[in-house]
Amino acid sequence: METVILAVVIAVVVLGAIGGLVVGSRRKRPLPPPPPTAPDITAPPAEPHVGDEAEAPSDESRRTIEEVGLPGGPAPVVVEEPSAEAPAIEVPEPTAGRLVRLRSRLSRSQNALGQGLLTLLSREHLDEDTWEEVEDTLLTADVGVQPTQELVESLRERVKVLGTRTPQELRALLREELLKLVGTDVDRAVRTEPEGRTPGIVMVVGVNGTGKTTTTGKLARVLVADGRTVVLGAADTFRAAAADQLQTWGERVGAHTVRGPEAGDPASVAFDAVKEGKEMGVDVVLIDTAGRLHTKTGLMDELGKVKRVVEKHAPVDEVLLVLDATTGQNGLVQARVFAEVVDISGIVLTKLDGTAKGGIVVAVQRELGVPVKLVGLGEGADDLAPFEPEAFVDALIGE
Ligand SMILES: Nc1nc2c(ncn2[C@@H]2O[C@H](COP(=O)(O)OP(=O)(O)OP(=O)(O)O)[C@@H](O)[C@H]2O)c(=O)[nH]1
Ligand SMILES: [Mg+2]
Repeated sequence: METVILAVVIAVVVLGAIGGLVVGSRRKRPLPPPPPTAPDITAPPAEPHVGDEAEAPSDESRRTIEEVGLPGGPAPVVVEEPSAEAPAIEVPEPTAGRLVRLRSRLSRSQNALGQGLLTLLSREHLDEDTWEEVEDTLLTADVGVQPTQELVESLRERVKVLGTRTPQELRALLREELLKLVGTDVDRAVRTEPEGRTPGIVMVVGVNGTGKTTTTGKLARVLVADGRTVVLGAADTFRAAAADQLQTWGERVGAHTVRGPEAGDPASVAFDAVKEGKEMGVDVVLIDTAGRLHTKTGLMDELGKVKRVVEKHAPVDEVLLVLDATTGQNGLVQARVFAEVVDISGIVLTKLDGTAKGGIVVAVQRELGVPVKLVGLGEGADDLAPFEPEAFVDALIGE
């Protein structure tokens, strides 16, 4: 009798292990689709086979070995294990109000630009020297020569009219003038919803290390947070690690990444990404490209080709130039060349958290006549914010 019970226990343990009843070691990751198995035409169709349960739908509740009752034993208690089956896909933070949430990251620019200007303007006597200091402050923050002159001229005029100045009045004045420079009547939406077709196509370009891949990944999260579906195209084929980096971002939000062979043709990867995006019926295809120096003609030509090849499918809806805000005026030179080659439609200013030169927002828009659409304010996955002039200026001049 004892041997019979022992045999039953062993049988249950073995079958349980084979059948996938033990879930403790299972990682919280979405499962890849099971490999196709050849149908066994000799067996009657309704008969279950050993191992069949291993392919049970992943949403079926599973039992641990402790919960399996032996014949005649107490009724099994089925414990719900929602966490064991939940996919590891992250839920990105909502995009609304991100700039407000991240405003403290602009503290360097705030101290250097906003507070600097407010302090100068609160002086009792606004003499020539003070105005020169105002000018220097703006120039140091990379606002650019022309915008600086405009702002100083306008401020001088308005301060004169104001007569006595309270801190509140000064703050309001400066806010208005800075907003005028940054521009409040521009459409800053990233264009991902072309009329009458899907997917929307976005290309991300820029020199080495500005934050293109990071931005592409963060943007995928933004889109997913807004309920859109995304395919990523790893058109940086210089290094396998570049495609891995992008794919990791994609996996975190359940977005598929299309990649090609290392050192392969980036244009064909970009083409395939849009093709797969179409076939999968996703909303947006985001194409990450390799960093390239604007001075290397061959590489710039290659970038132009990537865009032209993608446009065999449909026009590219958005070409985002990623600029590292800490490189200051040098970014403007890059911007000009990229704009010539691929017709930039929006700017992403990254690393604004690490610089006192927030004024570059003004300068770069002037230079290109293209709006800043997104700003990077940190290395965290949700540290990319839609650019909102009011929130930005408020952050610069503080409460
Ligand atoms: N502090 C800060 N770091 C950032 C930001 N955006 C990107 N980075 C960092 O910048 C570094 C380069 O980012 P990548 O996205 O790999 O840059 P890339 O342009 O794709 O680089 P290449 O493909 O080599 O040209 C990484 O360490 C990022 O974490 C940002 O907004 N703030
Ligand atoms: Mg990259």
